[in-house]
Amino acid sequence: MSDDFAARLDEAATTRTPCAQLPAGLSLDDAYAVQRQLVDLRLARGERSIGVKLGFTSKAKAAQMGVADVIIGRLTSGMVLADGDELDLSRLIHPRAEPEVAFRLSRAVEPGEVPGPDLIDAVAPAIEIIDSRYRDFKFSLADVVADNTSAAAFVLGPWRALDAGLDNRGVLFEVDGRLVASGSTAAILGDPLRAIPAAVRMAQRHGLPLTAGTVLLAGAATPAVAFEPGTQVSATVSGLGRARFSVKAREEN
Ligand code: 0L1
Ligand code: MG
Repeated sequence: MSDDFAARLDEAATTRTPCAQLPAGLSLDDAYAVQRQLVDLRLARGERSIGVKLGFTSKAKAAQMGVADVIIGRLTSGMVLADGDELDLSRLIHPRAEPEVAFRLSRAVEPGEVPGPDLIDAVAPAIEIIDSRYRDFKFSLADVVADNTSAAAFVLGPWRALDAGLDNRGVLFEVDGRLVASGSTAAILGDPLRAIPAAVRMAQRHGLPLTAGTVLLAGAATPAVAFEPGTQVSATVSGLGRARFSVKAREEN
């Protein structure tokens, strides 16, 4: 069953054709099994597993979905967009971008470990590009977990040592230099550092790999925004710097 649902989601992504939601009643454990199969299809095509991401880390989004806990998804090498590079919309259905904070793991996480501060060796400003494979971006909790939490692409700004608190840094999200959203890192679980034990807990529960060098996208600091071809998108996190990408212009016929 999970194979069929994973194949449906994979086809939606690879053909850029949004699909129907999965049948109601799918349990969260079943949804994580679909996610695993879906990511395995990417790995079988040669991508590497390079990180994890959390979703529903803001009170507003959790309330909107009626959930009390975060969800976790996987990041693969095929989702990496280098800082400043061009995003090709022909690979995506109806993408949106959100400003985030990223962490890098200094070492592998031991089974059952409760992480301490030594687990993180660097922090960076980041942008996540989400792209639900479901029609009209509509999904249930199980749907979005199965769809690898809408993960599509991400950009990391410069890494720096984690040498100060992160709990209330200003975040500016701009398109072509125009402010489209602003917020604070406090929107990420009250403090992005809380994403570290949350990600470890969820990864251990659902069997996701946490090796040295794993990237963790901690969650969004503002609502996600849609963007147009030919624009420049940037996220600036106070004291951390900026991540940015440009959106490939539409080709003239
Ligand atoms: O990264 C996120 O917070 C997105 C989680 C999935 C929900 C969505 O696609 O909006
Ligand atoms: Mg996100």
